[in-house]
Amino acid sequence: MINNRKFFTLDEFTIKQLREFPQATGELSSLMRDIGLAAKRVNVEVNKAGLADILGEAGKENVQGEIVQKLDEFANNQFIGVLHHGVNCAGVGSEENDDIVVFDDELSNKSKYVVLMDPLDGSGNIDVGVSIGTIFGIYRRVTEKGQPCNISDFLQPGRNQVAAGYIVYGSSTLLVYGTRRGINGFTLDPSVGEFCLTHPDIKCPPHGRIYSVNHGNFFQYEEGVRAYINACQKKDSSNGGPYTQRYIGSMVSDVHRNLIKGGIFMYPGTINKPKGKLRLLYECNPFAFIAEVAGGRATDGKNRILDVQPYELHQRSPLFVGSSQMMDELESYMHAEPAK
Ligand code: AHM
Repeated sequence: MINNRKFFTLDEFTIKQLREFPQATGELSSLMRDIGLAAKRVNVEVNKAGLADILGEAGKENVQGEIVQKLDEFANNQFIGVLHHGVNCAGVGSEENDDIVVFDDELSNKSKYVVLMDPLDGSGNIDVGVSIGTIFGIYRRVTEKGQPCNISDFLQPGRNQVAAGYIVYGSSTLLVYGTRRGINGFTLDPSVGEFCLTHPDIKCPPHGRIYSVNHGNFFQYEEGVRAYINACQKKDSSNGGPYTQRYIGSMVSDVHRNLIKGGIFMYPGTINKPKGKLRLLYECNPFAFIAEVAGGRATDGKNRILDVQPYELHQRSPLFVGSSQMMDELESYMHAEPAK
């Protein structure tokens, strides 16, 4: 029989990678397959969001005072359920749970990984059919295997991530994940229900023409950020300006587009919220990891995101992430001496 398939499935890809590393135990590959399974289940619900009783608010707020959507809850339960059942994960830290979820049973306690995740990012866009996503970062636990994991396993700097990724539930459903060896993107083929390798070895172009920021907050940003945004709008043949402004309001989609096409995504601190809105552990760190492996950069305006030592599960951080030369441009404005 002739096999005309052009694409590796996610399973085939992870098995192939595993064979290249005879010392690997296969736990990370299994964990990725679990995440792929949960993503498919969430995708089914996202696609029928207008048909089933899954739209709208769940009638409560999360630990950060934000309104929980029914789909937020569904996605959280799916990812936690699949990760627990898969026994490759000792526990989860999620945007939707006040505290870490410890899978305290004999098999899970033997797992070496913990997962930090935002199960449904951009949930303000659910009700209007705009792309939303899932973000995750995977860490090797620092506590001893055989015991339940604890908060110290989760409060690790982002540079300790073993792997990170995201899923875009958009015009197609895409799972992008990477280890230090490279970033790969898989598109869900709905006819067979498999993620297929469509974006091998993703590299972020060093320069692009897209900047993404919430312009509504412009006057609340610090001077250097405002100066850079002004510069993005000016004609400048040396860097291809003026740039194009694109801001969906789902960071998964915004950062994914800029990663592929080249660009910069910014969620700066504001006067009222100096740490901005995004969460360090499960929004900023995974994207910072992916951007760096792909050749880009990510900072909080002062420090490399991956070097920030976390002190709490839900802490927020400003985020600037994207093409390396655009990050250099941004920094030349942010670190300039204030005009006298
Ligand atoms: P969420 O976790 O409530 O979905 O919020 C995170 C989202 C990001 O995806 C997006 O970049 C940002 O919020 C948009 O916020 P704003 O509307 O303030 O620009």
